[in-house]
Amino acid sequence: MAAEPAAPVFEPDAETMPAEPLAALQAERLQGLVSRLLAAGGVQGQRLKEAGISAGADVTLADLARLPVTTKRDLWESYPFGMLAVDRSQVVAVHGSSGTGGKPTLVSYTRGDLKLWARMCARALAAAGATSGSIVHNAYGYGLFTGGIGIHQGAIELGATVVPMSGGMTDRQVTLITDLRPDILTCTPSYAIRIGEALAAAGVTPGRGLSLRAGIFGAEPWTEQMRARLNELLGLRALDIYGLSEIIGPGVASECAAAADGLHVNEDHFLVETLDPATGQPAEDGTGGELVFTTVTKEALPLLRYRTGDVAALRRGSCECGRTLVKMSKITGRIDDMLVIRGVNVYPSEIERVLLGEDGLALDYLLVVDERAAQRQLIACCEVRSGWQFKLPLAGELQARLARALGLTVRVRLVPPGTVPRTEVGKARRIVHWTGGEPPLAGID
Ligand code: DLL
Repeated sequence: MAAEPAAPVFEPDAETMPAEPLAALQAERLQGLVSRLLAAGGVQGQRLKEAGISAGADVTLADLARLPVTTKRDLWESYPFGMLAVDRSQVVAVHGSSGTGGKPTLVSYTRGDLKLWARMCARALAAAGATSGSIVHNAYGYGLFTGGIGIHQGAIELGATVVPMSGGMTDRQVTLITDLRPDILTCTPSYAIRIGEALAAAGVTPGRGLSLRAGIFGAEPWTEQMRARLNELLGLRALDIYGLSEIIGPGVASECAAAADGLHVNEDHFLVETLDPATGQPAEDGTGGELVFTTVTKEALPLLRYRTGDVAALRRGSCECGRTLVKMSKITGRIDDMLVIRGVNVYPSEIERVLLGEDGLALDYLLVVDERAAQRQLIACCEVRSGWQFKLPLAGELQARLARALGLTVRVRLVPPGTVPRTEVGKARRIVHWTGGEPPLAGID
């Protein structure tokens, strides 16, 4: 899709700030954060003291890489309110994510944090081309999950009209998209597929009445191949938004419609580093590394050097939209979801890239890690697009393509449309481990 003219920037002073004043602002805010953590006396303050830091004024931006890190384990160990840097009475909301460890990762917000979060989401909406005249169809889940309420507050902050759909009840989503004619769709990329297919089934397609101009899709990984297919399916510009509850929720970083080639990190509030997963040392710009964020202005739950587990690469330089904020690539994987199959390291996103490059396949797929024998095997279960059965190359050809791209033998199983379980609410599950018993999907062996 052709580049769009740059839309107005929501906070131009901050988002287009030259490097030097930005660094000065970051340094001043980092010192403020260190002072607050020391005063709060929690685990982060304690670690700073152990590292020989007794005042905010002791640190410069260049010291950041030497300061102690924080992890999800710290949040779990202090669950639910142990890491607060303010009195509990100042907390006006909690959110969180279900995570993988059973207990949710719970995060707290002051009134000021909510205001900051709304501004960060308004930045993302404006970067996608939304204005006060926009209608935002928000199909992220509402509740403890940060997607729904985060985008909701951002749309209001921008002065747009928000339609608080939440996830699920796809028929109703179709009705309201048809009747209200929103220009912006916000939801997970997997749910965007669902909505797009339901719209098409109802006869509402890009050429015939579909009003959407941009989609702001995040909360789960997706590839450039998925972007191309979403653009086509929904007739919009599909843009990525990234965030995590621990840092604030959606709005940590987002793409602009002008370039759509990486996510501007709101680094005036969230300092970003990438660490080489092997050594824990800073990764070079342009090289993938674990994203680490420091929240320099958050009040209730400020985090110093929070290790996200998400892998991306940073890129500095100017952007055609005018923003000077550093860009991060799409998330290429998580440190902990790297699959090691017969000694080959592979991220699910690398497999998606190959699968979705094939026109005859639908957007839904499931990777089954077959662990029934000592030698793990990977089975890619791919849905065939309806109407394409006869134009498909053989599964064998896809297998060969995967082998060339990844140096790995992946068994490909083609399954009929509708076989892969759909996610209407929450995050798509793209990987299952098959340790024994019934196959996780009918028709595979
Ligand atoms: O998923 C916040 C969010 C909501 C972001 C809506 C974007 C849109 P959590 O539930 O805490 O927060 O999950 C955070 O989701 O560490 C990543 O692994 C993953 N994630 C979030 N956005 C993206 C993205 C929200 N754009 C975890 N691409 C993060 C890839 C993403 N992964």
